[in-house]
Amino acid sequence: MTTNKHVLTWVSEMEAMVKPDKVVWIDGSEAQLEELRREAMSTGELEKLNEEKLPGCYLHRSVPNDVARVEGRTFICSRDKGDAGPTNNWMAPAEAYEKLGKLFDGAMKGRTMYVIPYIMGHKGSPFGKAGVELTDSIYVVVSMAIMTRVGQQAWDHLGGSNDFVRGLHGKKDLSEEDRYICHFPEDNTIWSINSGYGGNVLLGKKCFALRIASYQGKTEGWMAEHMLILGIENPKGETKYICAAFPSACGKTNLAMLIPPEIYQKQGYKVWCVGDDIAWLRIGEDGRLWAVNPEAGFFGVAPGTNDKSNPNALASTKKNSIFTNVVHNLDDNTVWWEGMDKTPPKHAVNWLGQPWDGTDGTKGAHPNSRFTAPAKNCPCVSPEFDNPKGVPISAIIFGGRRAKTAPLVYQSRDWKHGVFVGSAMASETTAAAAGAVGVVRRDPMAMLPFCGYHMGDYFGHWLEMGEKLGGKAPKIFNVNWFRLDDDGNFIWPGFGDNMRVLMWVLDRCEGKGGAVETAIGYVPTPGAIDITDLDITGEALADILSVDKGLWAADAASIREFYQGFGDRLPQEMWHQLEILEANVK
Ligand code: OXD
Ligand code: MN
Repeated sequence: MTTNKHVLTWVSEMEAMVKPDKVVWIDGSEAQLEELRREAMSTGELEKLNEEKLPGCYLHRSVPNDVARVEGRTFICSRDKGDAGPTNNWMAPAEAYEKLGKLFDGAMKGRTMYVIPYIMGHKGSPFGKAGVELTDSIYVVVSMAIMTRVGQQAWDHLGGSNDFVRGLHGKKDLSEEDRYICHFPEDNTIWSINSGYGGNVLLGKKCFALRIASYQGKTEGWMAEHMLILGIENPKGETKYICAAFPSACGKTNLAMLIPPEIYQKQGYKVWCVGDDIAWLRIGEDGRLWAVNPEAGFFGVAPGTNDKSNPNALASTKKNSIFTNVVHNLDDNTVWWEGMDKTPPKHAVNWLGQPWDGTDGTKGAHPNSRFTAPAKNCPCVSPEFDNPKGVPISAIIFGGRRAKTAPLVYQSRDWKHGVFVGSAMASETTAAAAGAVGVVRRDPMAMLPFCGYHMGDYFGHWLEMGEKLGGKAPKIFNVNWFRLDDDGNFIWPGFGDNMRVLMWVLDRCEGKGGAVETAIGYVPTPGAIDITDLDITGEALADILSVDKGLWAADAASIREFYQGFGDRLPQEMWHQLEILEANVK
């Protein structure tokens, strides 16, 4: 498979530590994957679903204590503690290798160790980066084969180079106390033990493509961001691309696969999805910012996905997908989750594997149950999805869930101000989560749990990228689909109608689109956002575009407090931007 001596040496070192009975090298072929699926079916790790209704689809359950990313057990193991920064857990590399080394010692006895070569990005592309994941989980192998480009192409991409991310994953005994997800950015290494949940164990995704890659990007002059990428094609066939970063539960996957409202469909507009979660961005030969989605699949939250909220996501799951922790409908051997439709199946098994018929008031699917689906299945997947050059980005959008403070949309004055807007990104907690309602949580650029180094330096890197891009930098915007009226109802319809806002964004990128300058940036003039066919009055639109200086003064005070946590590694420019806001809202 490979003669790369760096790979061979590392694999044998890891093998000596974890002591598997057998080592299997994954070649990415359908025949090998099919053999593994059959083996996983024989042990119950995977259950085959209805071949007519869901061809090539499988059901998987994780153990009940292992259903989400574990931020408290996730560490950045940089040599210098200061380099992990105040937003990450830190462990000294020597301590982490020793601690996890003991846990990994003999952890694969009686098991098979699979060697998965994969590329984040495309073969031969400057964006493409190789990784190798060692794992004792067939679920991980078959999921990585959906989420990344696996097999010989990865060895070909890597050649004899030492530039690959070394990922080691072991299920061990799934003990919660000894669960660790450790990243060693300076060693290109990730060790994950005692979990089987996707976000902790599909090491190409959050661990590599965000935490390790953000560090690589800082060192090598590019960016790894928690962003969707979408294209809007106009009736003349020209497509403009937008990246957007939102904290979780703010509709990133929905926006990435948006269905245009009828007024735009009739004119011939189309929306294309390049990616729903991660963007790698580089400055191209033309001096513009270009993006690729390094992934090959979607790892989406199932509950709430239906043929109204996101028909494209639903369609993506109809073949060759894996469902985790959803309801198993025994009547026709398919799957169900809350929010798919109003009628739970009568004869079913819940995510815990227990008989369930939807009548006892409990949820059948875990709220973080997932689908792992090939991006190629998506009806609106971009024709540029496989283009190794990526797509040129016109606009970057930040956003969050704010009941009153942030208007529906505003444009930053320039790149530096845009970096400030992204750094102050926030969401208010809703009644859906445990704890107080309305508490503001800052999540800069939606990277809080994913930045692999000091966040103050990360803002500095954003500022440097802006310097390099100069006049060719994308314009930066902020959106808030979630403004509430005095009765607590959403004012903006959201979903496909968010395209109306994206159209203003693109207009602004072309020097068009009416706007007024306010204390926080440029806000659309009334009439600049098309509300044809919408059940919303001009007054209501004006209301959600309004900027209340009192609320912003309170927000500025909370940003000041947040910034203090970054100490002297917060670039002076960020304080300067905050002072401008403070002066503007006085
Ligand atoms: C995800 C996340 O799973 O952001 O994409 O948590
Ligand atoms: Mn994400």
